[in-house]
Amino acid sequence: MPASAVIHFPKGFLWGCATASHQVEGNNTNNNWYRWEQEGHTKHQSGLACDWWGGRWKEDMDRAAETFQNAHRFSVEWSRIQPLPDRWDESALERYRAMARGMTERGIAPMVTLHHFTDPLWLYDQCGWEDEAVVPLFEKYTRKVVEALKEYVTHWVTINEPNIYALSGYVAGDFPTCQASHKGMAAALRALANMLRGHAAAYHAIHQIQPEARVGYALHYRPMVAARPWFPPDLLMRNLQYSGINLAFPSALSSGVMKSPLGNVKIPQVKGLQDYLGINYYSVDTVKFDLGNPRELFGRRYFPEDSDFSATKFIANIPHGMYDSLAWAAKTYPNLPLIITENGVEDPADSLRPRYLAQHLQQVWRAVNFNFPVKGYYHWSLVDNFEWERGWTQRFGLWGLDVETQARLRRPSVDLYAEICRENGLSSDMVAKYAPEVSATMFPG
Ligand code: IFM
Repeated sequence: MPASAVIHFPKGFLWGCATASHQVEGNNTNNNWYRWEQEGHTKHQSGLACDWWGGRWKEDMDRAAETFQNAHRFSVEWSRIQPLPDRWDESALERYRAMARGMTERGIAPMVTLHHFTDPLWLYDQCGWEDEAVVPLFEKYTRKVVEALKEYVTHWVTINEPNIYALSGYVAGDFPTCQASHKGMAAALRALANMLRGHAAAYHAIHQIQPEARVGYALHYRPMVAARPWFPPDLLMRNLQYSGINLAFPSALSSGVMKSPLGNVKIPQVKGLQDYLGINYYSVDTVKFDLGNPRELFGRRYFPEDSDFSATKFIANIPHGMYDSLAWAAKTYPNLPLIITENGVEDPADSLRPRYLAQHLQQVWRAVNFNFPVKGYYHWSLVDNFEWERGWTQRFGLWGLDVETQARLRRPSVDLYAEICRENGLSSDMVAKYAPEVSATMFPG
């Protein structure tokens, strides 16, 4: 019998899961998503979510610690911390302190996201990120959070997936934006520009309070290929979509100019302000010219019919995209530490997740072997949680959740991920045990 092959990750690698306040806390009634749910724009309502605000974060952190995770990325909820423009809720901050402390006590290094899609209602009602007035407000809120959590937290994510926030809100209409009239690319770019300004302000504020902080943001990066590479309109659409979706934020960080298909915006103050890049990678899009889709500048993104699909076809399992994303990042920002701040798949039956996980981690390892400075991996997610406009229809958790009873269900992927975290590596034995269907392709020897 051949000996087990093991792929090792660098010493000190961060292994954890990622979550976000509105998706796990429950009873989050003072933000724009709550109102959006009440207005009937989502498949279901978040309700109690995973009841973290009620204290169930403790049992979930026990699960994470018992399965050898050494890091966790979670977000704090602006609307709880600053329920009104002139009111700070110290008890909410104290609860977040308890969470961060609880993680630390369990040997889990907390990473905190300051903005993960939700805005306080008072901010939303004054047009949120569309108006530059948000920048000093975000800075103030950031200062408050960092002062409260600095004892436990050094890794900060200012803003999660600014590109998805802008696209899903202003272009697709799936996320709440301030008024129906404020839709379209121009509004999306205004919001993005203000997020860049907010990131810059927060970056300086955090470093002022905590010089040793590591500050970045989480980019949802989607590699893209043209449906028919020989057909110039497809190529053109691929390039337009690729630059519009992927590059606006990163271009501003490298050059001080936010580049977009609709024009450039100078934001010189943001140039170079990141201590690492957070990458959320899920899948690769195929792009086609489509006259029927003017809203997205006549491009259509889809997955080929023969893809290895997730349960609702929201994600196609395309592992090499993980390597491609890291290679792009390493080339764009030489020597900048890279952290995979999200990667995962919706899969209630856990029939795809084990191979998705193993195959993606093999691609992370490929990147490590090219000496790309990858420092950690956060799986999305620890436990099934509220999946925005798609409600409870998509199950991303290592642990399942019974929304009615709050019971957790241990999926087989829990054990695979636990072995990976414990060994700081992935072996052919693990793959043979949990994802035998890809053993021969992953470890052909
Ligand atoms: O659940 C989301 C998360 O909030 C942001 N990144 C993608 C995840 C899965 O869709």
